[in-house]
Amino acid sequence: MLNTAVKSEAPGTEQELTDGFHLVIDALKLNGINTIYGVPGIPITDLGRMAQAAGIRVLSFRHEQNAGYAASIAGFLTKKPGVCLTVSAPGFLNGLTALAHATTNCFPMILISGSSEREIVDLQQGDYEEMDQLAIAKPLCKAAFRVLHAQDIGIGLARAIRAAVSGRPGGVYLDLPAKLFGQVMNADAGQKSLVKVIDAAPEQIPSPSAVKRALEVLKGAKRPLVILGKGAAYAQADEAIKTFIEKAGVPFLPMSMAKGLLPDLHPQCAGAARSTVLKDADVVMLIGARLNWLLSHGKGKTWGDAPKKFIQVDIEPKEMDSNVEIVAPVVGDIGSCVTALLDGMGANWPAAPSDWLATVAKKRDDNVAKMAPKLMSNASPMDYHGALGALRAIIAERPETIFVNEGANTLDLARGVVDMHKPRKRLDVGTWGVMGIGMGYSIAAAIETGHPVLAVEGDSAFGFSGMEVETICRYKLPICVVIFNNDGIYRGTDVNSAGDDPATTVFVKGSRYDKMMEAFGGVGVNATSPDELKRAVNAALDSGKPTLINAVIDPAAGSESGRIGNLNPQSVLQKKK
Ligand code: ADP
Ligand code: TZD
Ligand code: MG
Repeated sequence: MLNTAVKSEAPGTEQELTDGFHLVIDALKLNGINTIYGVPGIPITDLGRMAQAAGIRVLSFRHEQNAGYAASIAGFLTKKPGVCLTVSAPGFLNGLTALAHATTNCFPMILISGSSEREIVDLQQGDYEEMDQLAIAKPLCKAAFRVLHAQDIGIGLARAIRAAVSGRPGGVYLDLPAKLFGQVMNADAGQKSLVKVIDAAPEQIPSPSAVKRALEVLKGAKRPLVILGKGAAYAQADEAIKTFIEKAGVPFLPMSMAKGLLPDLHPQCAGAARSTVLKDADVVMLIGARLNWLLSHGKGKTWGDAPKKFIQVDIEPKEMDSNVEIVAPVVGDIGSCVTALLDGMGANWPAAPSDWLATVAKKRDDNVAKMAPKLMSNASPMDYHGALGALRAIIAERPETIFVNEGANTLDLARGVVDMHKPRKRLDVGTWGVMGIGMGYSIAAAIETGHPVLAVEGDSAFGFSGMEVETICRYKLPICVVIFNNDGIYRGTDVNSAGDDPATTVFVKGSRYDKMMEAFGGVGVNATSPDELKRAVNAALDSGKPTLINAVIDPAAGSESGRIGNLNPQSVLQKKK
């Protein structure tokens, strides 16, 4: 049903009319898109207003990049494209980073942007916020479309939805020039022009021979390993994946955002024995994980000298052999693939080699025991482990909480320390290791799931999206932000060797980020010990009130680039630190 129509005034020609604004809104609603993340302005202010009036939840942000990150993670959490709405040129460009991020991370998202007049843009006559947005978006997303006529809005949105969620999910750009919104057409014809997308992400069933090949390789393994990636978390095939891992009986290693797909405390979890399993496994099965830099491209020191065979389950055929040979590619959607693998295993699948399981379990338990005392530290100022020990206990008691995480040390150490217990509860910097996802992710996570959010942020990381604390307060979201405040990027101790300017990696010492939250009516707390931190986080999660806790971390506690300092290029002229 069209939500509004206007009457033509011309005598003798009365008919129900609709326009571009309403057709866009009706097309979104028809396809179950009930939330928009964006920033208003010319030419989309009224679109946002009318969408809100029509019952769509429109979340207004302070910067488009954060709205875009919100849309991207909404896509990951729901398997429906998250929608970000921006104004032309600068707003569009602000949203574009998030669109590229969605594409890189395989999250379905649609960036809808208003744009200037084609005629003026193409002649480069200097329109208000002139930019050839479609051309600029194209290389950064999976698909890009422009709609010029009101009667094409339905088809345009249908194409965008399909492109975003089918096959390997990704970002899609939809360009809507200002003139489109005011275009008028007959209401009936308008309604008929809308498309409800049927089976937007069709099942992709793997070929039986691929499944058989993969199972043969797995069966022949002496030291098998399954790596679960965020594609597996996205697929929402949680039960099938759990059953498969348990039936195969093999150790599994979750990538960061796949943590909790099976609980980190599951007896087969090899998270705390990562280096051992990567080095020593002879057969590695990747499920929804790419062999990119996060897995050292499947070769080199990390993977040891023992020869390895790789099995890969992925929806994208081109992913196979991207870095090393894949001896058993299984192309299809993860739900269908894992189900087919389970069927193929039959009733008499052999137990995994017990010596290998024992080796992995011992390594894991040793590493866990080694870390345990550090997590008990109640030192003040806090170090990372002391603070994270407190947060780990809270997540164990409140496993529904969504854990958003960014920073360098703050990210790498939290990933290792804080166990996840349920699927899709850990949201972080993803494939690019990008700073700035924090507040956008937190807002979308709260909106889309209704669960409380705990965002653990480096002080630098937080700065990229910090203004959205106002947004959190405005919508009264149950978000608790904890800032690991070590006075800077990696450490707060650098000094400039020449001149009076501060070193490039340090911030104002002793900053009180908690006051930012108070400025907008939220709760601010300064926490100087793990006990204080724990009390404050529990209070925030109990109350559901927007809260920001400034957790004072020893400025000397972190290391350069967290765990990936080895990626920094070195100058031959530079003295080794
Ligand atoms: P991680 O960073 O956790 O290792 P990646 O983002 O590198 O994960 O890999 C995710 C992979 O999952 C991508 O190659 C993508 O094609 C794949 N993928 C995403 N959704 C599905 C799905 N529903 N079925 C199969 N594969 C999927
Ligand atoms: N800009 C963007 C968009 N992404 C990035 N990853 C960086 C810059 C570089 N960078 C990192 O890779 S981590 C980081 C930056 C600026 C911040 C680390 O400091 P932090 O965390 O305060 O967030 P710790 O706990 O002090 O290490
Ligand atoms: Mg810091």
